[in-house]
Amino acid sequence: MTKNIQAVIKQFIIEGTFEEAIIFGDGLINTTYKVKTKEADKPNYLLQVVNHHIFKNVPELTKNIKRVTDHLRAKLEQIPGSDIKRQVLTPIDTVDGKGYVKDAEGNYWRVFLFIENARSYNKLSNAKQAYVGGKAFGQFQSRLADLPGEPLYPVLPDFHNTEMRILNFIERVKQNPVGRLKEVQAEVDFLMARSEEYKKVVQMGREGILPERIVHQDTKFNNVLLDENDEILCVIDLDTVMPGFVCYDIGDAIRNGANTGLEDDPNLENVSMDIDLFEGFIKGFLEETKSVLTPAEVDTLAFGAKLLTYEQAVRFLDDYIDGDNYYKVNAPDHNLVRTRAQIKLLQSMEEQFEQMEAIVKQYAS
Ligand code: ADP
Ligand code: GN1
Ligand code: MG
Repeated sequence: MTKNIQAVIKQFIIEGTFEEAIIFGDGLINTTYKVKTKEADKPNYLLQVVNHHIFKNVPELTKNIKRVTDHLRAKLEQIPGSDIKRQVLTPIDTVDGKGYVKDAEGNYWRVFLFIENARSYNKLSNAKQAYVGGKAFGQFQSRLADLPGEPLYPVLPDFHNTEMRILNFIERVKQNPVGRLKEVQAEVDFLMARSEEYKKVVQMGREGILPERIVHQDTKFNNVLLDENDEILCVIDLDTVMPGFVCYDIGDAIRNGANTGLEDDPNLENVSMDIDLFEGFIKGFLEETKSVLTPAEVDTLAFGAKLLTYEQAVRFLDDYIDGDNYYKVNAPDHNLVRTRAQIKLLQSMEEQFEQMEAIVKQYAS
């Protein structure tokens, strides 16, 4: 593998001499390496194999990321004291100018500057981190609001189209391709009982009640890098940045970050929504966005947390029933464990929904 990696790296315009590549991070989709260079005064790099079974058009994806990072960099250049190489991802170009390398096996590779001394947490430990996370994604969205040119390429069309996800799920249940349905009937019933409720946001979009904006769409807390003092450094993992609705970002950030347990916690007693972390996310996010959000958008923010949790449960269960073709799994029942944890989290949000709405109202006014 190292030989292959060295051959790939040579095709990027990097400084310094390749020393080693170490597998890095906890992403469920791409494969990531930290590439160290020998010289202390040369940068290190982050090398990724893009999952092209999911991201089918890597050339367009590469262009999206370049446009987004160029725009964010231009914004930072206007802010005195910005640390440009650490506050925005820097994609490294290839010798042929394409920005990615396709190897003989059909894998797509890309490289970014490695952001040094950054913290990336899978789990939050306090409400300040939630506030910083909410602020980071709010700021990301507001800085991209004036991205010039044509709309970003829809790399994953209908990514958060819950209505479509439900229809696909119903089809998957019908097909039962690997015979796992009998073990999960209770989970299927739980999700199907709520299917009408969670089509609402897509329907509001279709009716023109909600505007589309450029949003991140994969706002796990480990997709924001923090600095030594737990302040915002950089929003990363830009593959899914596309037009979508505001509630997707804050909703997914809360789904992932305000959970008292893990996304794949086998012990459901650990799993619930921490209302203080919820408040932190909402406070930070609204500080950055409330001046532009419409009342209809504000109305969807608390709902968005439930929506994205519901949708994630559908996605994990769909993958389980399908025989684990989408998410990386560490055990045959991993996707089922994840589904159950998302369902437990959703129940906890349902119980606290009135309070969640009151918090949104408080910070939106
Ligand atoms: P995935 O799509 O698989 O989640 P990410 O782009 O989020 O991949 O990268 C995986 C992890 O690698 C991140 O959670 C973060 O910890 C780390 N990471 C990503 N990009 C950088 C970077 N440029 N510098 C330092 N660390 C990074
Ligand atoms: C994936 O790539 P990563 O690990 O940040 C997924 C998200 C899910 C998340 C669940 C492109 O995110 O949508 O919410 O796993 N990304 C894609 O952990 O499907
Ligand atoms: Mg990630």
